[in-house]
Amino acid sequence: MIVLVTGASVGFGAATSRMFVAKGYRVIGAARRAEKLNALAAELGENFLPLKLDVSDRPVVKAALEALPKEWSDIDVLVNNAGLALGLEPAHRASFEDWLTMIETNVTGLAHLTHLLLPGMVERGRGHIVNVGSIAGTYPYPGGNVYGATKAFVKQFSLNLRADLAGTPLRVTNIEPGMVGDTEFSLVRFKGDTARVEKNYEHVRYLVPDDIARSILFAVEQPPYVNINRIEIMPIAQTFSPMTIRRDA
Ligand code: NDP
Ligand code: 8X3
Repeated sequence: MIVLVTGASVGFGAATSRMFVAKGYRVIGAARRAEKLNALAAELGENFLPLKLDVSDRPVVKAALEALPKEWSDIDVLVNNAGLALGLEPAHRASFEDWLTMIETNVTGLAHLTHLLLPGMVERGRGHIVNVGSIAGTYPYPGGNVYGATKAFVKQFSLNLRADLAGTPLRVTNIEPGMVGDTEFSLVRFKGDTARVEKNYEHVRYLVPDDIARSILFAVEQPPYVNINRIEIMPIAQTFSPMTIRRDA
């Protein structure tokens, strides 16, 4: 089975690539940083194929998929994991460039890869799209503005794909993690502010990338008649806030 994992250079994508290769799958790992992918290839051997691309660069993505060696081209599982949050400012102070980058990566990039690979999956009569959404797509929080909205897109897109694929054997799953540490997610969100990153994870028993990789593997390894629609997963340490009430008096 061939699995394409986007955002494979670090974080969930690297953990997922390792776990799937260990289970005997062949993994194409895509990301922008070739040196990280090459290091993973050196570690994982011939069942890992590094693929340097930026998911938001549509011509590059199309050409990279078309140029895959024949023995790697029939992708069975697409793990749409590449994504990012930029900033935690309220909407009226956020950078519009950051908003565009999130939309182009988390929404357009994910939709484009899906659009390119889905027809072949339908034609071959097998395939699984695993999207990496977030609890931010369900629960709003201050500063989540466009990031949360991109993940709400991912959730609804996943469910709508299921509706369109009725009558085919294809599967679609949305993985919706809460707080996960040991990745670059917060370093990217806080633009290299390591003190802020450390504070964010201080005294919290957060999830780790292997927890997410295991959830993805769980969804993929179900019997063929089972579709896991969504997996929402949080650390025990994380739960729901009360609604904010603004009191004027
Ligand atoms: P990381 O920042 O550690 O990893 C993100 C990965 O995405 C990297 O491999 C990065 O590689 C890749 N990536 C980012 N932008 C692009 C791009 N334009 N083209 C190709 N690859 C890209 O984050 P996580 O592993 O924590 O997050 C992975 C996914 O999980 C994201 O979609 C994130 O939104 C989601 N998520 C994360 C949570 C968390 O708490 N960590 C919780 C819920 C969801 P490179 O820079 O080499 O291109
Ligand atoms: C990442 C989780 O809560 O920081 O998607 O948005 S959160």
